[in-house]
Amino acid sequence: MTAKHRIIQVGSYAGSPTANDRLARDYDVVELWKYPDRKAALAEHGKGVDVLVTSASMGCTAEIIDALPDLKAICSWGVGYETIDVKAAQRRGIQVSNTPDVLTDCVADLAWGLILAAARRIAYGDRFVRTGGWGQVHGSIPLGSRVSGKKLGIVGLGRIGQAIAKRGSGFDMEVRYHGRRRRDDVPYTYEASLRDLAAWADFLVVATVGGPSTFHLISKEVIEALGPKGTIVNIARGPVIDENALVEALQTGKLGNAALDVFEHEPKVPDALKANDNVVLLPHIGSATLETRLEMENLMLANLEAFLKTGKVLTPVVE
Ligand code: 8YV
Repeated sequence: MTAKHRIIQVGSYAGSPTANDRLARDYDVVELWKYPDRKAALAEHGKGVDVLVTSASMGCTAEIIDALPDLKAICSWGVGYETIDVKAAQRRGIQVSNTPDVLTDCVADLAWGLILAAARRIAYGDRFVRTGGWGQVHGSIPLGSRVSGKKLGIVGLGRIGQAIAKRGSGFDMEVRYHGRRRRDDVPYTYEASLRDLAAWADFLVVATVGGPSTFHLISKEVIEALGPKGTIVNIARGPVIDENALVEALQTGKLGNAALDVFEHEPKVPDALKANDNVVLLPHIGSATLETRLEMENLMLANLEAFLKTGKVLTPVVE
């Protein structure tokens, strides 16, 4: 029997149906998260290791990359990779793969869940029923707002942004978008100014990449342009929105509603957001369906196997 190929796994894939088991079955896995001293573990077990597996949330720092002199591929579970030091990897010729496409539909579906939950007060209504508010003498919840036929602004018209836009046509919505560049291949109006898009939109959905290029892109000015009747939805990355400005705008009525799957300092969520009934909160579950999480692990493992067989990952990140 040949020895299993040794790989490094940065953290446990707790949110994936069978990734941990499949990796442990087929590889000699160094489970990095189980070592109190990561540096010492890498020094002891990292020699000769050419593949590391991680995820969008676990990431891979330059410190880890530097500690693995033989590393040649980083295979990540998830589409975002702002937590992986891709530049440090590329300087060493290390390939980095992610899992695009397979999660697009589920993340777009969840964006729509958030739009509807905020506008139609679904989460609020659920709390109201559970806590016995329904049936009280004056027991009714404040009116929501109509979704069909309204204006949908999308920030970042990549794969996920386009899937969100497509669903908008089922709700008879006009769709406009803002991004780094105008696209010629879509039937939606481009807004060069994010502020103008926010001022126009009823619902502003954030679907950009994370990382330094989009940090606090949704500023106080953009939030206030969206205004007291506007709703912001974020299924991308928390730091894209200036969270302090968001909290203040919600508290002072300068913004109507927010529906958020991601936060600036996950898993910390400001108490002021928890206390606000115009806010819907989710624990970063955009891709969290059984089907999608399984496809994410399949693609992560396919990248790993392809690298070992051919020397090339299948879905390299494009920087
Ligand atoms: C994951 C994600 O749910 O793919 C991504 O970039 O954000 C999600 O699919 C997240 O990485 C959970 O850790």
